Amino acid sequence: MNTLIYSELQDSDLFSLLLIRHFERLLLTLFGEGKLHGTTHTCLGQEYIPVSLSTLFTEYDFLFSHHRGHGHYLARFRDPASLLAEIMGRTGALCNGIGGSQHLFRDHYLSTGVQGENLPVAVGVALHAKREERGGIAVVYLGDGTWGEGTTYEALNIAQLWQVPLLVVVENNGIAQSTPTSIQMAGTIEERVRAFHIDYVKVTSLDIPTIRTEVAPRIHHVRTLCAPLVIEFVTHRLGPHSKGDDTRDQETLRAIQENDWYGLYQRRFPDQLERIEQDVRHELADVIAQVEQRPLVQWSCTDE
Ligand SMILES: Cc1ncc(C[n+]2csc(CCOP(=O)(O)OP(=O)(O)O)c2C)c(N)n1
Repeated sequence: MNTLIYSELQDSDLFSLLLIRHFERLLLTLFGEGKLHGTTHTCLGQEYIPVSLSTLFTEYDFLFSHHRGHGHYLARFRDPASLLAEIMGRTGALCNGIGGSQHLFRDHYLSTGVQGENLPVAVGVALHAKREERGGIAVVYLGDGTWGEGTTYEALNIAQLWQVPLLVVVENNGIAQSTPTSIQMAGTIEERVRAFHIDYVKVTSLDIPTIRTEVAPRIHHVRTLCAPLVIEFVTHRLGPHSKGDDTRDQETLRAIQENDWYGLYQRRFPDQLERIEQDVRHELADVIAQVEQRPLVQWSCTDE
C-alpha cells in the first residue's frame, strides 16, 4: 500500500482525527499546568488507526483498549467531556474518576493498563458473540511490546482453535516504553501470527479511505466466517511513552514528525483542515471550560 496521504477525507473523519490530536495535546498542557494527576499516555501520531476502523464496527462489536487508548475511545464515542472528566476526577466522569486515563468501561468498550490482560478476555467475548449470532466481533488493540506477554499466545491459540470472531489490531510503533522493538522481538509479528494459521494483514498506509478499502473485506470475514484476524499497523508515536520519557534521538523524531499524517494532510488540504480544526478547538474549549469548574467526584472504598 502507498504510504502517502492523497484522499480528501469526509469532514466527520477529519473531525475525529483532529479531536483526538487536540484532546491529547490538551492533556499534556493540563499536566504541565499541574491540573492532572497520575499518568497518561498519548496516541499522538496514531490517531488515524481507530478513526479508519471506527466506521467498520457495529454496536454489537466489543472493543478492548490499552494504556494508550484515548483515541480508541474518542473514535468510538466522540465524547471528550466524559473522558476528560474521568481523567480529571470531576463530576460527570465516565467511571466516577476511579479508572482514570487507562481503565475505562462503557457499552461494549473496556480498556486496561495491564499489558496482555485483554486478549484472553476478548477471546471469551468473541466466543459469546459467536454463540449470540448477531454478527458481533471482539476487537483488541495491542502494542508491539505486548507480544512479549505469554497470554497473547495462549489467546491466539484458542481463538484459532475455536474459530471465534476476534480482530487483533496491532499498533506497531516500533518501541515499547523505551525499548526499541528491534532489540526485544525475535522474528516478526506476522510470522508469529501465521504460526497459528491465523489470517494476517499489514497496513503501512496513512490514507484512511485506502486503509478501509484494504481491511473492510477482511473484517467482514471475521464477522461472517467467525475466524480470527490480525491487522498490523506500522505506525509511529510522535510523543514520549508517557510525558517526559522519550529516549529516541533527534534524527528519529524528525523523521517521524515529517511523516506525521497531520502535516501531510495540511499540505494537501489546508482549507478543510483549518475549517475543521476551528470546530474542534471550539468544542474542546467548551469542554475544558465546563469540566474544570465541576466539583471533584466524591467516593470511598465502601461505595457500591
Ligand atoms: C503486565 C505489564 N507489564 C508492564 C507494564 C508497564 N508498561 C506500560 S506500557 C508498556 C510498554 C507498552 O508497549 P507497547 O505494547 O508496544 O505499547 P505502546 O506503549 O508502544 O503503545 C509497559 C512495559 C504494564 N502496563 N503491564
